[in-house]
Amino acid sequence: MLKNKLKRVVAIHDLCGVGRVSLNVVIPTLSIMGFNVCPLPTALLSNHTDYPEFTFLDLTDEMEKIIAQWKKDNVKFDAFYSGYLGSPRQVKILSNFYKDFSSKDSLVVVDPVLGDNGQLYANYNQDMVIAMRELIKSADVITPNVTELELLLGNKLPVKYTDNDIKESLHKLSLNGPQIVIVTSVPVLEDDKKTSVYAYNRVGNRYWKITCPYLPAHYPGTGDTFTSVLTGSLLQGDNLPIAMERAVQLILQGIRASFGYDFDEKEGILLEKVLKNLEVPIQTASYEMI
Ligand code: PXL
Repeated sequence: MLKNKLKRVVAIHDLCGVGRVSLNVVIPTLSIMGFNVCPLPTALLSNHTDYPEFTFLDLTDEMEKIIAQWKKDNVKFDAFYSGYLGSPRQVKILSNFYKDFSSKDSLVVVDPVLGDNGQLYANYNQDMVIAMRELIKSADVITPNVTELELLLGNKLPVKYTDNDIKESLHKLSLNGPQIVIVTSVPVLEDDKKTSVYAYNRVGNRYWKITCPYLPAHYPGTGDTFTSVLTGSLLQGDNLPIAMERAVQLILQGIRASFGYDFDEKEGILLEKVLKNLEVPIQTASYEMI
């Protein structure tokens, strides 16, 4: 038997016609990193929900059929990565899917997509928050942004939060199940030109932080690209701080490559211009253990 076949990652995200979010970024990113990506689409949209109007086809029923077929065919996956879900019922389906298909050697990454900038995404309500609190129990790695961290915990960070407040929040979420908790886009209070990413790994009981420049633009889908690079890097065998570093650097490169072009930010970063950088080892790292 051929032992060195490519690892297979099932990507549970929506598909948007316009806008570089979800499967539109997950598939190319993980493919260029050398993985076979198998989409399990959660919904089909004309464009993502940050646009004033969009079409939306919920694929919950189809997901059950696809999973049943894969079960019949005895399909195996090395990793599971879920993001934007189309309905709370999909959470139940995914919990069963993970139970049936994952093993002690597989990696389950849940990006608990709920909202951003203090607000739930259009189409979502509190039912999705409650469902997401359940789903993260099945995960090895979760990657909320600050808004999602607060929604999952059910309380806000203090107005003047410290590293210790963030560390406590990460630790609390990890008690629910995930071994690794990463929070992205944390504003640096004393310097509005900077933003941080924090992580906690329960194995080894270590906390990490990377601080990078905050660029004043809002491109949807950067969270999906971040988690795709992080997942690919962990699957390639990198340790947690290096995986975070690679993800942070690619997002920064993507934003810098997009600045200055006259196009609608809603389309997302010009990912196609920077994807190849993932084939080159990173040259510098700025992570700290805190
Ligand atoms: O990147 C998050 C995301 C994914 N999928 C859809 C979205 C969004 C954020 O707006 O609308 C459909």
